[in-house]
Amino acid sequence: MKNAVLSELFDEMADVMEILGEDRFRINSYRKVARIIGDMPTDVETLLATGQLAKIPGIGKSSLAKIEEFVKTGTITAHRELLKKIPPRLLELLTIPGMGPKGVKAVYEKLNVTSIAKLKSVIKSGSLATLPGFGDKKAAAITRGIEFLEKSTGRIRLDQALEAAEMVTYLLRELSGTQRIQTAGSLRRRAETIGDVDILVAAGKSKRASERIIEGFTNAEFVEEVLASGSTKGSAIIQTESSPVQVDVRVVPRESFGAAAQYFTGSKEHNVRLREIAIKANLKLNEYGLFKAERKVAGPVEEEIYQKLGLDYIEPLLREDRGEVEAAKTNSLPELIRFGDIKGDFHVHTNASDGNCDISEIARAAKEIGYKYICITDHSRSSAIANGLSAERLAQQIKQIRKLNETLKGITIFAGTEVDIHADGSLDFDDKLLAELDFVIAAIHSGLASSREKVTTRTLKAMDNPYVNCIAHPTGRLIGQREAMDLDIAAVIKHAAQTHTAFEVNANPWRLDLKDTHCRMAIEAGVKLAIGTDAHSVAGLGLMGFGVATAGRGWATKADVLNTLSAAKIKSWVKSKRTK
Ligand code: DGT
Ligand code: CA
Ligand code: CA
Repeated sequence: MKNAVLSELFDEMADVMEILGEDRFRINSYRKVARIIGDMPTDVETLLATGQLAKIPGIGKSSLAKIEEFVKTGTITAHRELLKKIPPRLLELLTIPGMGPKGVKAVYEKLNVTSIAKLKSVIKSGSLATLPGFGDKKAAAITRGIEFLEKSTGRIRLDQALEAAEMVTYLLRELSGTQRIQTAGSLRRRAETIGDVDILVAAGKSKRASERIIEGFTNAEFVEEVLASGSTKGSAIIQTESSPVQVDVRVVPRESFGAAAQYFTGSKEHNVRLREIAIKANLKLNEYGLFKAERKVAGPVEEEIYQKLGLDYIEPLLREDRGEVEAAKTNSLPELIRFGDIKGDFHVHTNASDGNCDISEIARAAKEIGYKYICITDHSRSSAIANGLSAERLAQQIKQIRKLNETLKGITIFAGTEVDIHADGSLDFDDKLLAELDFVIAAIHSGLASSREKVTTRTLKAMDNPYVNCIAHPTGRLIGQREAMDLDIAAVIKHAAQTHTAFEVNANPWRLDLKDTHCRMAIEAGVKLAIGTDAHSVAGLGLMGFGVATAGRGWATKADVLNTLSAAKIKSWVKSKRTK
């Protein structure tokens, strides 16, 4: 439970040191510790107690002492001391997309900017644009970043919402009187960001039973602030490991549980459409049921609401009023991709670049999930901060993978790469080396703020390469942190179809890139999706579900997703581009 907080503390120390211009080597080692701890599936306390923590490469003596202090006291003295050296609101500048520690250092030292408000004023006065390394363009980008930040505050990522939902669900399950629990709202629909988490509980009819459940929730240890508390509804801010989250809990009688699930899953737009259909059929639909005059014709079971309205059952992922109601009327809803259809992961890092375990560890973990293959895609040399592989190191890795495959049973390791796309659209490795690989994903990692024309041409050109099978995180967005590239989506989708190139659906909840609506455009153009977790650890493999949900929200069926194919079929898919 403590790993996330601790990881953040180390990152924050690195940020402050970087702003203060301290030793590069120490900054990097703090970042590394932050990453290792953040990715660890096991609680740091446990690893410390068993002495395993000291053995992890990258965690030196002084870091270990800080971790021990944190486990004992909940704080780190060095962290507090560092914070004292900077103005209290300075770090909030780091939350602006496009502002890193270097930028913060510059505006702090040169313009005495100590908060977002002050940054706004130096942008307005024009003095930021005159600062070396900034200029009009960068100032405009930072303005957009601030606007983006102000717009996006209050909404959280899917993983944060899910964590909150799991905490509350676990608690509710233990309370007496709860018969069924169902997550609803945008979380059940797996929308890309979540305003608040909605949870429904079915309970007996007595008012007291319902009150007790609400009290059990609002009195929970993790509740920070109770926003509302009644006999059937409680609303509270709860503290999860990563952020505060608003959770609404509603208790409903069992006989209207299905109707409530339907109503509170939304979306509002979808519900409006259903209500119209009900009215036309002389029925009334609300959170208690579907009624003909006073008689309830559906209520306990959600599926029956759809059935009685003359519709096929619409999965929560599709309930956005994007044509699903029409499709449900005409029996033409897609049969959505499911996690069980996934046969492998196309985007995985190892400790050869910036991951934290080796190839055989991650392959074994993938096999345990039930995958048939996994594609190792470490960074290429241009991604120096990520310890990208040189051509020689990649050649070595390919050999290593071939050898591992000889002994490994039940899973195939594909040799791959996440090769950088240069500014001119050329790639970081030459074709001869790429030809040795089983699968190539190519990605842009720099210059994301360039013009629409530049980022689009760059992507198009990469797809022309016969060895590029997939474009990773095509738009480069980081949810709540960095805007997507200004990519001409229609153009790149068209070109992907022509060049036999897939698009990644990056399953990391920070990315979800391609996003749902773009997935749908790609599918309609006949482009295949490749869902990849971008895992940097064994735990990272577990993010696949977010990618599957995003593809599903884009109406993807099994046939639209590359990693539902067998290993042999993947090979022939790759070959068909190379021999075209
Ligand atoms: P969020 O929380 O902003 O991410 O989005 P939702 O969809 O979870 O919205 P929320 O929490 O305000 O309400 C949950 C669901 O309840 C919503 O998706 C549909 C339903 N709902 C809430 N208010 C209304 C309403 O005024 N009319 C209709 N038809 N449905 C509503
Ligand atoms: Ca909600
Ligand atoms: Ca709500």
